[in-house]
Amino acid sequence: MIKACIFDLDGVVVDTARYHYLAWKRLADGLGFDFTEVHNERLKGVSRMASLNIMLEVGGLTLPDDEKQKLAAQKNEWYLAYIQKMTPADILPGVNEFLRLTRSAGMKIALGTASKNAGTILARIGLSATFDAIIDGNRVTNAKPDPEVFLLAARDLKTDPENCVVFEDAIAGVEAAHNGGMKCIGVGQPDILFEADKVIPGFVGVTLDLIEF
Ligand code: B16
Ligand code: MG
Repeated sequence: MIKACIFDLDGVVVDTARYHYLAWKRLADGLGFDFTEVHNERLKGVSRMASLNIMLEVGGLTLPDDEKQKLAAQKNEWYLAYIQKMTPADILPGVNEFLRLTRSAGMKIALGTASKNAGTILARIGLSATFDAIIDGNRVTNAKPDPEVFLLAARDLKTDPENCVVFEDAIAGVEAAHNGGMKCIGVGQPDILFEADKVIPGFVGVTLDLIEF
């Protein structure tokens, strides 16, 4: 029986993937190679440095660590400029309604994200005080598909992993949920998220029936 819901942030609660892409593309343009939206799929749910490594692999570049740190910082500066403009209107359709449903059913809710910028995003969209637990990229050592982020969320919520369901838009995130012994609802396209237990296109009209397994 599901007693807690754990939500990924980017791609589930808000659509920041677009801003990540614009910032990475700007970096790639400066380095002299093309970085497409298809390449960008590989970065979803992946930590900042791991994303940079994938991006450099796409461009066929090998760089020293200090140079990589500078590039990651530059990308983050551009990304931060994009997310400063976010408002509560950026919360994806149906998310607030579904969060209310889970609360009124007495469930616990957590955020489980790879992003180190989660605090800024939550403040911009007005959800800082909504979750019972927030686990972000500043609290985890091992990136998805390692289950650390979701196991920490379950621990904070004092709920067994088997009673948790994770909402994820990234393949690595679906794997992380399963690696942690949790159910996973994919948010996005079934052909990409086929490993998830169920897949929804988004939260509009979603009821608690969805999390009955
Ligand atoms: P930051 P999620 C992930 O967030 C994004 O999907 C991924 O594209 C990004 O690289 C990662 O956060 C790190 O973000 O640079 O802000 O620390 O999907 O796990 O909520
Ligand atoms: Mg995501």
